[in-house]
Amino acid sequence: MKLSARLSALAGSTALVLGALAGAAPAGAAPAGATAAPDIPVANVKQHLADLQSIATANGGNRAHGRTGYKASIDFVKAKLDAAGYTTSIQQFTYNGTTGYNLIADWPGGDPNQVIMAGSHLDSVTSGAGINDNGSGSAAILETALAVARSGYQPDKHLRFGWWGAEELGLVGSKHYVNNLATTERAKLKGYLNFDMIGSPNPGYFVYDDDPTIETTFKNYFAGLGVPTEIETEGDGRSDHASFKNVGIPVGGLFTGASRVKSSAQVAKWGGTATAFDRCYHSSCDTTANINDTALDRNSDAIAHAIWTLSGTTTTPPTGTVFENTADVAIPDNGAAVTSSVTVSGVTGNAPATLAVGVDIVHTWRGDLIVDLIAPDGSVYNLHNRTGSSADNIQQTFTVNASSEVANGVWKLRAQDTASADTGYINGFKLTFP
Ligand code: DTR
Ligand code: CA
Ligand code: ZN
Ligand code: ZN
Repeated sequence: MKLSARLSALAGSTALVLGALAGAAPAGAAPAGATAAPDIPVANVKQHLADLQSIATANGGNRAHGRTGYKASIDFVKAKLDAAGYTTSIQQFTYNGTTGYNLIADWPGGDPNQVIMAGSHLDSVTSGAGINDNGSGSAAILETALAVARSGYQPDKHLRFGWWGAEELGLVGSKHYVNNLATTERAKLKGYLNFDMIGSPNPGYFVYDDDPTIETTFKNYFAGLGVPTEIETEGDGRSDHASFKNVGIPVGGLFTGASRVKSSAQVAKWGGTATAFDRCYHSSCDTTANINDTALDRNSDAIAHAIWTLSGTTTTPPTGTVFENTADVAIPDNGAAVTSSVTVSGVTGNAPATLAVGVDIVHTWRGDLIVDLIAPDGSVYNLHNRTGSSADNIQQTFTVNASSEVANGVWKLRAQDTASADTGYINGFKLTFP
């Protein structure tokens, strides 16, 4: 049985920890301040680039819209995200008479009304593999998404990632996504971060100067590295962030340069040569040999820094009244559902629209599990429905709109393992009422 450091020695299955007791923060509360982002291993990013190169090589030498190499690229990225526990979806569109695809991946948890999104176009031009343009951005946000999953990161805000089709034909995929996003859904997007060409062989370090908060977040990161940056001037309208900016969504991003020539002043600042930032831009030589590892590494780490900073837990965990049960409840393999209960008392009126439901399930295959919250009146709120395949555990805080439920009474966390092999148990269940 996991004894929470915050629990008094109360017997029984329900412990009441009052965050408001005597005004003291509950013992063990995380200190204020955002969680620090992990380092993004550039070797992992380069492996994704090698895989994209292999896909291009096996599909006529490119990953362009409407070609087999593009769909193979989408399937490759989706498979990794599904295995890591993301909720993914493929959005189809038609352009030039051929089908295009966007891939959207949501990390479960966080406030659904505050979404931070990172995106990159995954398509290449027809003349080559498109490793810098834009395997580099696609691979960097993929590895950042995988780092979120590896760390079990549970930010305040909801995280979403997107890989766009047909950018090279005029931002077609991202425009399709935004155009089909309801106004109410657009309003939830508090920031869109775009990464298109972030590993140029003769790199510059450019920061988009659109949303000031996002811009400052990136500039501060590079200042911490002692790497000077410049404002990206090539391009309003030159990549997918324009699709989001055009509907009023705050945007930002990073860029290492394309066909323009690095000036002598920039050479003095960044090194390299007074030639094109990427001499293989839109050419067949845009292969895995067309990448500057230092730029790719720095930008990948900057992406993680921005994701953690802009979405992170910058305050202590939700304070208020916590009702918690840490009794272990075994979940029978491919068997009957089991429950863990807490008895809520002393709360006036209904539960909140943002009820924080802390789930701590230890399991070796989260894709087997169906997990529900059951209100005192029997209403069922599904929290998890077999997504995530072979990834372990479900250890996150869900935000549930329980405003139609009377707060006081017995609430249950119900878990059922619906596939054979792999086992686990409910390690803890808690509700936080603000
Ligand atoms: N249009 C992008 C490359 C590109 C050119 N200028 C900028 C500025 C900011 C981001 C990207 C770009 C492409 O060819 O995919
Ligand atoms: Ca790194
Ligand atoms: Zn391009
Ligand atoms: Zn591009």
